[in-house]
Amino acid sequence: MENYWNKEIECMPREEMKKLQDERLVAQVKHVYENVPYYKKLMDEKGVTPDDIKSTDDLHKLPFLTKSDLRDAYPYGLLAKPLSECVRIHSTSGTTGKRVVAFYTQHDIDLWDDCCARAITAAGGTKDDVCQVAYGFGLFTGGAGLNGGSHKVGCLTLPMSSGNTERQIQFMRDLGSTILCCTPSYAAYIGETLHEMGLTPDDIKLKAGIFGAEPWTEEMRREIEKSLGIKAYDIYGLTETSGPGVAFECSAQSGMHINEDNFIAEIIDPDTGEVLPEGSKGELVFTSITKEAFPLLRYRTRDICVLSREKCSCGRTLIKMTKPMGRSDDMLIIRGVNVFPSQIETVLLEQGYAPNYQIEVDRVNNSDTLDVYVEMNEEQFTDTVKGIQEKEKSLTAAIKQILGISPKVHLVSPKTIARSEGKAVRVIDKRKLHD
Ligand code: DLL
Repeated sequence: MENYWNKEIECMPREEMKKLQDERLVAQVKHVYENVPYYKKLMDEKGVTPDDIKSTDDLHKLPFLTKSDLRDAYPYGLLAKPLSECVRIHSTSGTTGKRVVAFYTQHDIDLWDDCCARAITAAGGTKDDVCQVAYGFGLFTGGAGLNGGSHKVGCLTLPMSSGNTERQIQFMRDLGSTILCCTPSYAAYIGETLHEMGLTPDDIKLKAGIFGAEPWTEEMRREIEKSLGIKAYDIYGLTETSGPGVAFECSAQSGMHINEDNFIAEIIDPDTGEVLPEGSKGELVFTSITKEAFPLLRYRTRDICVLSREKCSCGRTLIKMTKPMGRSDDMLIIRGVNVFPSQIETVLLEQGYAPNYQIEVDRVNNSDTLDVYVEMNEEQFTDTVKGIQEKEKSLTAAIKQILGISPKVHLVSPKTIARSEGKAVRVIDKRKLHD
C-alpha cells in the first residue's frame, strides 16, 4: 500500500493543481516585484509587469535567473523579506567564484521540511522508523533538510552527519536504523565497509535509503540495494530552491515527483532558452511559488532531464522528472563528443566493477585525452598481468561503443581511489577550458 504524507496535494487532480499554481504564481510575482529591486530591474528591462502575469500560461514572459545573477546579487540582493524575519542561511558547495547564499524564514523551513517528509513517507517511512541522516550537516542543505523531514514524520532521528563510517555502522546496528539518508557514493562506501567488517545485510535492519545530491545510475542503485539489503530511492533538490525535496521518488522507483504546489518546472533548450514540450530532454528551470525569503523565478538549474505526466502506479499526480542525466555545465566535450560521466559509470558497473572510478581529461598537442581509472576488487586483482590487460582492453571497447571515442583505461589496485563521504569528485579536467 502506498503511503502519502499529504495525499490531498500529492494526488490532486491536474486542473486543481494548475489553479493553485496560478494563484500562487500571481502572488509571488507581485511579492518579488515589490520587494526585490534586482528583480524589478530585470522585469522592467524585459518590459513585463506583475499585471502581465495572470496564470502559469504567462510564465514564459518572465526573465530567466541564472547562477551569475545570484553571484551578482550576493549576499542580500535577492532577499525578499527583511533580514529580521529570516532564521537561517544555507550555501552551495561551489568551489569557483562566490558561493550562493540562500535565506529562509521559519515558514520557508516548515514548507521545506514538509517536502522532505513527503520523500521519507514515499520511501515507506513512518513514526516507527529510525532514520539515520548521514548527509553533511552545516551550510550544505542535505543534513538539515532530511533531518527536518524526519522530525516531521516523527521518526527517531539520528543526525549523524557524514564520515566516521564504522561508527555509522555501529549506530545502525545498536539503534536499529531502518532508513539511511546520504549521498549514493557514501551509501556505496557504507555498503563496502559493512562487508569488510564481516557483516551482511542480515546484521542490520535498514529497509530503505534516500539518496541524492549527485548523479547516480540505475546500475549503482542495484549495487547499493544489494550491498545494504534495501530499496534505494532518489531525491533531488538544490540550495537555490531550498535544498533536497524539490522532487522525490515513490514506490515505482522510476523518476521523481516534483512538489508542484511549491515549484513550477519547465524544460528549456539550454542554447536558445525556448520552452520545450513535455517529453523533451533539456534544461530544468524552477519557479518557487511559496518561498518567502529567497523566491527565485525561472531559475536555470543547468540540470538536464525530461519531464513526464504519464500516470504513475503510486497514484500521485505530481509531474515526474527523470534522474538528471548530467549538467549542461558538467557535460564534457571530448574531441567534439558530448560525454556525461554517468555513461561511463553505467559501463563500469555493467562489467562487474564497483562504483570507484575517476575520469581524467587533458589536452596534449591540441588533442583531448580521456583516461579512466577503475579500481579492481581483491578478486580481480589476483589476476595475471595478461588477464588484467585483457580486462582493460574489453573495458576500453565497451566504453568506446557507448561514447564513440576511445578512452585509455587503467585498472588500479583495490582501495587506491579515494572514497567519498559527500558528493564524489568523479572528473578531473586538466584542460583549463574555464576560468
Ligand atoms: O545537493 C541538495 C540535495 C541534498 C539534494 C541532499 C538531494 C539530497 P546543491 O549542493 O546546491 O544541493 O547541489 C544541487 O546537485 O543542481 C544537481 O546537479 C545535483 N543533484 C542534486 N540531487 C541530485 C540527484 C543539493 N538526485 C545540484 N541526482 C543539482 C542527480 C542531483 N543530481
